Amino acid sequence: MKNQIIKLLKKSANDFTSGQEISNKLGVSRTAIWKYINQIRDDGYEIQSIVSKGYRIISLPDILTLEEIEPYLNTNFIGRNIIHFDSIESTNSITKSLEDSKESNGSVVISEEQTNGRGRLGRSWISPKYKGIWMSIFLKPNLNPVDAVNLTQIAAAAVVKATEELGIKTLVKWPNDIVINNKKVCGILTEMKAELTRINYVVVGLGINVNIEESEFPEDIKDIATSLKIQTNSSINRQELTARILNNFEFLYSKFIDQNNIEASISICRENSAVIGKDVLIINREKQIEANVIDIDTNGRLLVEYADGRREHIISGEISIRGKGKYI
Ligand code: BTX
Repeated sequence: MKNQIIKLLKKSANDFTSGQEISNKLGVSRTAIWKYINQIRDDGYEIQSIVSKGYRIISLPDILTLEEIEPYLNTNFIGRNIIHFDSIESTNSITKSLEDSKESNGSVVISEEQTNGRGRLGRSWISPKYKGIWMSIFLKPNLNPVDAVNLTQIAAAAVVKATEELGIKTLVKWPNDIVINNKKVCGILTEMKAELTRINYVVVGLGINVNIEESEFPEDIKDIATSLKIQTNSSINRQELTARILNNFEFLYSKFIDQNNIEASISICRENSAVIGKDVLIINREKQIEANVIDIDTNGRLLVEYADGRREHIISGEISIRGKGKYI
């Protein structure tokens, strides 16, 4: 009901909409409307009310609800159901609970902040309030579990394309980071529940540092982390960027699922790679080995060459890549 009231008020833009009109159109009492208006105000909408005229919206909040993202969204099913939180531990964790709900494929969980955002291998992901996009996409793909790694590449390609549409060049640091000027602006955490040959569900979690200021990063990640705002010197519209990521994600995901085409995503990751041609350290648990990155192959694996000339195709798994002596 809140969303319907917001829609009605947005439609009349600067003009007032009377309580009676809202009541007639939505079939709820004027007292109920007044209560909803107060809740909408609590969500950050500034609403003017004049007894003889009704209500009108003065300003919209910078929040990532469906209502605010929808004007930019052109998807069929990804993000058409957005579950929005003000604050939550981790969007990936809560998204897993969608397993049993029927209409869940393509649902997106977004929180304005995460109090326990997660990275890979038990690492943490800092997610300050209103400063980034902390979201998880719930999917039930009919895929072999070994192919789930491709969903990370689809997400990475979607972020690169979405930022490109806003005039911001980003690069993919295989397998799961997006960087600008060698600093991390986005991380992707793909998790799944599967049986041997069948996926139950996949959660693709994306953390994008949008309007974080330099001083807001904790000391220990200052050297490796950055935000779109720091890199462009301007605030970015989070609602538009969220929608653009979801639009691109659906396009590339549908190509993969419906046409078995992963090349569309991989070629974006390849053409915008932060690691191809570089000497890097391949880190797998405690082991580190130097290698030169040759390419990303058609399955999305990293083709590297070791000092002894031996070549290997690496699947992402638990691998991390580091620049020699630096982050990348
Ligand atoms: P990762 O394991 O590759 O990176 C985690 C590491 O990145 C941390 O150990 C820290 O050094 C650094 N780091 C932490 N926070 C940030 C940040 N905001 N920006 C840059 N670097 C940072 C990457 O894991 C995957 C992260 C996915 C995050 C999303 S947010 C929505 C969803 N919910 C959730 O809990 N995780 C995902």
